[in-house]
Amino acid sequence: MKKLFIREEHQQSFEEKGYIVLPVSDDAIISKLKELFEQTDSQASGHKLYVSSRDNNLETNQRINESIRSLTEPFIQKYFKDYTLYGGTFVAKRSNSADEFNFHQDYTMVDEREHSTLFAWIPLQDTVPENGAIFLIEKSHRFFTDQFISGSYLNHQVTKNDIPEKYVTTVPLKKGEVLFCSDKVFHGSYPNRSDKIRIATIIRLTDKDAPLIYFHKQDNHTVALYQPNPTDYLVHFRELASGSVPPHWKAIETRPYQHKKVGKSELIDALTGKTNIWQKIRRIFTA
Ligand SMILES: O=C(O)CCC(=O)C(=O)O
Repeated sequence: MKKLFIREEHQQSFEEKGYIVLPVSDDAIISKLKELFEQTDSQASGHKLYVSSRDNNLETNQRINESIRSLTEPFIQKYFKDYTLYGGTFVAKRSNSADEFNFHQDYTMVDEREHSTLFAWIPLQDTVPENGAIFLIEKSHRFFTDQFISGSYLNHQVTKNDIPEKYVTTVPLKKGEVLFCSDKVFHGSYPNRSDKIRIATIIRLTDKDAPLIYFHKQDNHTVALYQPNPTDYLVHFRELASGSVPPHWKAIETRPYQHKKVGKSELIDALTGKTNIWQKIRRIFTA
């Protein structure tokens, strides 16, 4: 795993728990992100969960993406070295919504055997459980590390209530704090039961030389690897989410792979240290 953080204690804490919270230390950045949100939020989709990269046209998405990237770069530079920053998207939970974001892992974005990536979740107001704070399972980035997540490898979502409370960590954040989190950490968010919108900005970092890789199911025993450019994720968002890849994409490689569905029982087994005989045998052969 390539190190992304400048400071060893940040890197260690991130590797240990799968996430770290750090300050942005410049209120102006948050205010400018809020302005950008207000200029671009068309409210047209009617979704209670607004995802700017899903709910806008490409031109607006590119503007949002590029502006978020340049607004966030100054504080990213303070914490990270030798990285590539991918600008971002807004995720907003409109007021009085009962929708919880279930536990999930994010798409696998790089070849994790050689490269590193993480996402940053930047709230534009204080976030607490009542208005849609993030919850997560600490150290869960260490489970199922040989698994890929993508539109074709369904990320079987587990609800917060499925997992015993002692394993669930709520991450309330003050405006001006950022959650840096591994894609592999199981995370979700509370419903926004407040009467105000809850807005967050999400950006992504990889190590400098990491190509973006998309892992797509070719058949039950084979994964195909594609190398999209960042704009592909904006253009083909829906297609990828529905489990297809654009017809003009060409696979750069295929590998033997069998996907394991991770649901409530697999996750609880991992948390309680139970493994079945097949998992044990597999570990012996992949060690
Ligand atoms: O912003 C949220 O409520 C959750 C976002 C999230 O978990 C994601 O986009 O993967």
